[in-house]
Amino acid sequence: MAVETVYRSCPTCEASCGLALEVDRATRQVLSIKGDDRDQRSRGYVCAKSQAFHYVHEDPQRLRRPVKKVAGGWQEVGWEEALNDVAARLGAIRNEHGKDAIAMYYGNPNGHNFHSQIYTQLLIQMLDTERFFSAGSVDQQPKNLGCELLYGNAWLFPIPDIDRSDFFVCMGGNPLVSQGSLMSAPDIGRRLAAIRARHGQVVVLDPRRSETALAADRHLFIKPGTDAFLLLAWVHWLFAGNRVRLGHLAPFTDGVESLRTISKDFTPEATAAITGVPAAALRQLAGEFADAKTPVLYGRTGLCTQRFGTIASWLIDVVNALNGRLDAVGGAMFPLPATGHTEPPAAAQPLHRGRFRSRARGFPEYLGMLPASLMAEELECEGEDRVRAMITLAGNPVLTVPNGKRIRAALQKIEFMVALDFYVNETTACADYILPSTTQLEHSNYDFMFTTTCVRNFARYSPQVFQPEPDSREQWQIFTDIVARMSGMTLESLTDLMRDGLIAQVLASPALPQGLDAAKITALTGAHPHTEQLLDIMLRAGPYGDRFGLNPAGIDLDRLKAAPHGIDLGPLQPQRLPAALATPGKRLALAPQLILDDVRQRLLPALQEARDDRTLLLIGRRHVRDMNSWLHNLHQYARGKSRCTLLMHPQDARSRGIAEGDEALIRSRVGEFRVPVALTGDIMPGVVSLPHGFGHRYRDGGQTTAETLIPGVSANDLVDDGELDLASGTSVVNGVPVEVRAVPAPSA
Ligand SMILES: Nc1nc2c(c(=O)[nH]1)N[C@H]1C(S)=C(S)[C@@H](COP(=O)(O)OP(=O)(O)OC[C@H]3O[C@@H](n4cnc5c(=O)[nH]c(N)nc54)[C@H](O)[C@@H]3O)O[C@H]1N2
Ligand SMILES: Nc1nc2c(c(=O)[nH]1)N[C@H]1C(S)=C(S)[C@@H](COP(=O)(O)OP(=O)(O)OC[C@H]3O[C@@H](n4cnc5c(=O)[nH]c(N)nc54)[C@H](O)[C@@H]3O)O[C@H]1N2
Ligand code: SF4
Ligand SMILES: [Mo]
Repeated sequence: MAVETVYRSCPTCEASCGLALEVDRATRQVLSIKGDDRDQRSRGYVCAKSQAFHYVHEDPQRLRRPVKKVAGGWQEVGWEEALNDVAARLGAIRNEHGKDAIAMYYGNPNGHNFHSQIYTQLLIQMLDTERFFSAGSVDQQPKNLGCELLYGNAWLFPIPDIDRSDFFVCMGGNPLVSQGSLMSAPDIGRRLAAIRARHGQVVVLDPRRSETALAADRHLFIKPGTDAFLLLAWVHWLFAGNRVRLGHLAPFTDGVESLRTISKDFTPEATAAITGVPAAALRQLAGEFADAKTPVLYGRTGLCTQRFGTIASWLIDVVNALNGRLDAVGGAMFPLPATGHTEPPAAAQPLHRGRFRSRARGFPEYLGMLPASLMAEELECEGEDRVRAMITLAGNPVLTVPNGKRIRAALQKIEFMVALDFYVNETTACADYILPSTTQLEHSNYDFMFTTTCVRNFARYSPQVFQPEPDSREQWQIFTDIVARMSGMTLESLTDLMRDGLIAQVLASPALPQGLDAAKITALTGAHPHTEQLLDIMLRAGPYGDRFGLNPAGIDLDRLKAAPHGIDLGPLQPQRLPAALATPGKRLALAPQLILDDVRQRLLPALQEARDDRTLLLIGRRHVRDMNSWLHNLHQYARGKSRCTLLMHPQDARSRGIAEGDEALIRSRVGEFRVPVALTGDIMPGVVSLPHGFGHRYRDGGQTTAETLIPGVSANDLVDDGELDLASGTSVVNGVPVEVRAVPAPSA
């Protein structure tokens, strides 16, 4: 046995911790996965899910070959047959019924696969469908919209500089469990403890006293979906007390007076009854924040996936900006990824919104996509321009998107479906073909996305650990092969197209040597295959790159590969604005009209709305051993006490005759089922919590461990697909009105 150590980053969550894998390549065995002590960011830290990609690799139920649905089950078929048939069926539908007859859903794990993420552009462009959905609209889309309006780039996120902050306020995130999101920070527990050790404070506002809240100095209960009120009251307080300090943002910032005007009616008193946060508590928080040296405000999915998601997410940046904490050390700053993909383009681009609308209710697209919550109603549309085919890429909307059971029913009716996934799950079970990719152990990776969300700049290359099994394919190859067949091109010509497109973009940069042209860049980077050539081009042209010789000390892919523990690119940098802005005239328009309209049209009237205090509001929660819907077939994570319980305050339970451990009936506008109840004083009275990603109850047979050990119920069978954050089209999965009742005793 020849044991080798391979260093790479963990591909399972945003934190992207450094790992050291002991492997025997000859027998394709992983002997151990431990933290990489020499990774500057994670310093040996790993969580329970660090083993997940290995367990997935070994799971006997993971698909290794394409399967085709036949009477009575699934039949393995060869790649050529599968790809030919899929491309022919999709091609025929498109030729006969137009491009929008093919719908697509793009799931979260694509963001953890560099190659797939880069090449998706090709698939999107070729399909050019208006029926394009993604997990992003059950996640960060309000943040995208806010960033696009404020900074001109939907993917330029301000990230809390928690390592240098002395006052960290967390709203709608539970980083101790999620490991940080839009704040990729391995070992967040250590980082939060360090804030307190340097006499700083951690404050959490959450309807549940979450794991993060339990580790904080202060926790304030806030009613689900009301953060926008609280944050506008915070803005109100800043103006009322003359505490607005823009700092270096002042010379290029507009809209401050509009913020004063729009926040006028939102006094701490007027909003307290709505939010449940007393006016005095808000004043104290706002005052301490303004007085702290390096405070930062952070908001995540609990703020995005709610009724006023865009307003609340935008206000996070506004409060930071008005306190002089945006683009400042210890505040919220913009990462500078080595691949240069958040550099501003030469000219500002128009907003990527409203260029087409959904069929059923005329809802505007955002970033070329329709809201995932509208998937079922779009799939159900009848008539000549109806959806006839569906492609899913690594996603499980039947469990992860509101009213998933309606999506499942709709998928079962369409003419043709192909799933690019390696499990038969609640969604892919509806497909005619499932095309499984290699696993993360079988291909290289680069944390492309998470170098834009990290709390410290870094670059790390993850080498392939094992050669792919014979006759297996990578995700990007599978869909590029389909594109090739549908467009009559070859895989090679498509990869050339991708490369040439990137080179044309790169050549527009002023920071490259004179006389450099496409042929030279192609030749200089040609030793790297396909996607890795693209990575090399991006790195070399990027802000730390060798600029193809102009900056000989800079990085390229070979240098990155020679640094097995990754390259530390230092702390986030302040004062990147206005240069990093991609807005007209490089101005920071803090009060965009689109959001002001939403405040006037929806938030202001809601200030007067009568409140029904008997209705319970459902929120979600995450557990450290879960990853949305998809690690439940791993018995290592599935065993133990069920974590799919409804958390309820004892007071709410008692008044309904429900006791600890009882099954209760829970009902919303769109669904109803029984669920075991767990009582806790750590949830706000009037609020109940259920995790998402469970409900492995369809007996599809592809994940029998999940079905047996940890079936649970699907929270998304209760979440209303009719409710949206209107500006961004994001699902409202937090703050869902529900009724909970004791199960009636059987009559004698
Ligand atoms: N109620 C409620 N709903 C939510 C949320 C919530 O908080 N509450 N959270 C939302 C959020 S933030 C997200 S991101 C979405 C996630 O929603 P989805 O992306 O739809 O769901 P996942 O469970 O991540 O699905 C992952 C799928 O990808 C497949 N997969 C994983 N890795 C690979 C790979 O390498 N290759 C291939 N071929 N397949 C792979 C898995 O088999 C699985 O089928 O859920 C959202 N839904
Ligand atoms: N273990 C684990 N880790 C994960 C995932 C997972 O499924 N499991 N998923 C990954 C993904 S895809 C993502 S996007 C991230 C998400 O990362 P986070 O956003 O940190 O994760 P959540 O646990 O959903 O945190 C949301 C918090 O918001 C609170 N909340 C709900 N409604 C409201 C509200 O109206 N106002 C306020 N202020 N708070 C509210 C909830 O109680 C919860 O504590 O996690 C990632 N990491
Ligand atoms: S925190 Fe995330 S990246 Fe780090 S080991 Fe756990 S799953 Fe992997
Ligand atoms: Mo997510």
